[in-house]
Amino acid sequence: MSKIFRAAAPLTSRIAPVLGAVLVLVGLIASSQLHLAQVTAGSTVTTDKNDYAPGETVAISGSGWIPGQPVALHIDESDNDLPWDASATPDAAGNFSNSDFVIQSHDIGVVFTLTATQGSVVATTQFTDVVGPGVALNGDPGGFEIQGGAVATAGGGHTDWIANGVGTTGLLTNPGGVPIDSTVTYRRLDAYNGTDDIFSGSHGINDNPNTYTWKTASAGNKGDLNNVYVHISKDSAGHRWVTASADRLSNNGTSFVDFELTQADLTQVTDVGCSSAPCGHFVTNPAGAVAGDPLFATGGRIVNDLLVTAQYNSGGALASVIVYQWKAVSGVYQWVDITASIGAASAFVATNTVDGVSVPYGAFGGTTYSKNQFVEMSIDATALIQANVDPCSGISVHSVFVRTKTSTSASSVLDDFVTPIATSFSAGRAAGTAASQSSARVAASRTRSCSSPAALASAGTASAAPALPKSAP
Ligand SMILES: [Ca+2]
Ligand SMILES: [Ca+2]
Ligand SMILES: [Ca+2]
Repeated sequence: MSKIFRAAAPLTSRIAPVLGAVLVLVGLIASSQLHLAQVTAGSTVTTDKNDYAPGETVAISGSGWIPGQPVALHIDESDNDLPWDASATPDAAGNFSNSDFVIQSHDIGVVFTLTATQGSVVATTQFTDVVGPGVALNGDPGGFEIQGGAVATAGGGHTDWIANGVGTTGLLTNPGGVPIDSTVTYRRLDAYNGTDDIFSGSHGINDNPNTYTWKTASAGNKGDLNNVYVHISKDSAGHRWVTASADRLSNNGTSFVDFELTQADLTQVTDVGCSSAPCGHFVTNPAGAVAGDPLFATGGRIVNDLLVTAQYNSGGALASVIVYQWKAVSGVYQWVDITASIGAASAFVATNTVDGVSVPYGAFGGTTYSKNQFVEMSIDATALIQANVDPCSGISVHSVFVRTKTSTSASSVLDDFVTPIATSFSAGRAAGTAASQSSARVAASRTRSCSSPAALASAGTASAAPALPKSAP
């Protein structure tokens, strides 16, 4: 059966997921032991691929199970969609197979955790839909390796944050962690476990960024950032890619790190008179703080800003990603989930699923990461714009704002942040100059395929931004 059928599951299968979730939690917490258990018991569950596209069937197979006794199959999804439950009976050789689970288009960006249970024997595996670990062909030599580590795989021939011998390319010095080309690679070091700049008060992602305030205090451990890196590149097709990494002090629990790409310049300002100094607020340029400011009517952001949220969990689990676009819904400007529009090989995300992953430039006072302490992602921003804005339009990004929060709920409170990173690059057909933006508008008015009201509106909004300054990388 497909997942759509599963969504109408009877009450009994809504109770089963609770038990299943507990099993998965146990499984995730004891993930490293599980591998041992799998070996010891010889019971395994696997899928025919690690990553699937919507419409594909997941071929599940198991081996090493007691013949004739049912094995419960349970799949949890990182987007909290209803779990899926089924059962398979091992043959005389202890093998089973199941091909009832079909990936849906709304599952793009989701991580699936499959648990097989027979009595006290539990085996787990994970797979993804479109967005997972891989090599992002972002224009860097050999592509950027999104494998959940800061150091390139020896002999892999790829780019990573840190090189690793012949054929690999690093964007940072080793061990200093300093960007080798500061025009396309940016670094922010953030204080941790104490005198840190964090959000003050209760700010949500949809709030006007001109209302955000900050103070000096300790961030929540699982949302406490230390290293943030952002890298801009262009692939052979001229698409602009954004590659970024972040980390966290504690790997206990699920964390969410936002990489917000803002078309307005976003600046952290220090004030006097606020509590827990140093403290202050944030401002955008163009201004958006009060009625009459250019950005006030659109909630302090420019329409079509992008937000990429990486979710990383605990216990050796894969990371997932959610992508949002800033737009009006019933007249209210907010982040709208556009993850389902991500195309194949257009986005990658990974966390480190094992302990002891090397971080030569240092993190939280050490030189290794515990599992699920580091996350990196790479995304084709041009493809996102083309899919969601208009083939004739685009955006010009001026700041990258990296911060953490405790959930994907719109009411989730923002926690730690690093000082917004000033940059300048365009994605989509928004060119790096006001002149070419206006020619995009002219084209929009002349070409039927580009003449939708949305296209004109977005092009007009883009032109409201100040003309673009620094040289685009
Ligand atoms: Ca990497
Ligand atoms: Ca901070
Ligand atoms: Ca921090």
